[in-house]
Amino acid sequence: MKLITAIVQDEDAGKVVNALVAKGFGATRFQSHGGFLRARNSTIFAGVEDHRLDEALQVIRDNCRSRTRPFVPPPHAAELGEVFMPRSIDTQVGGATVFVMDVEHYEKM
Ligand code: 2BA
Repeated sequence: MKLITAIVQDEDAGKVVNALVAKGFGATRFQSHGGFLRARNSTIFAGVEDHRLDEALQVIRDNCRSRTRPFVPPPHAAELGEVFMPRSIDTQVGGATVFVMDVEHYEKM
């Protein structure tokens, strides 16, 4: 068995979970925040049988898309005390960031 951890944008998370569940996968969604943009995103856990891993990854691929988000860099120390003119930079986010781990033990009690 494998554990998929997929970090997806909030806008896509409902679609991903619904599509996984519709195909008979178990899934859990958490609210999370990215370390860089500090924006809300969603983390989805899905435990899948080895032979269905590719199918589950395809469901995630099919339901996530990449978007640009504005990022306003924090002021440099030299700018502190001066007038800070925030400049926004477009940052590409997603589709999904996916980790796949081997599951040593799985049990429902
Ligand atoms: P954030 O950390 O908020 O990052 C959002 C986007 O900002 C990233 O999109 C990337 O395009 C950019 N970015 C991140 N760190 C950067 C840096 N040091 N310099 C310049 N640009 C940077 P994605 O790569 O698609 O990541 C989307 C979200 O997935 C991340 O949100 C984070 O929550 C998660 N993530 C990405 N890589 C990860 C990793 N190696 N481990 C854990 N979580 C990760």
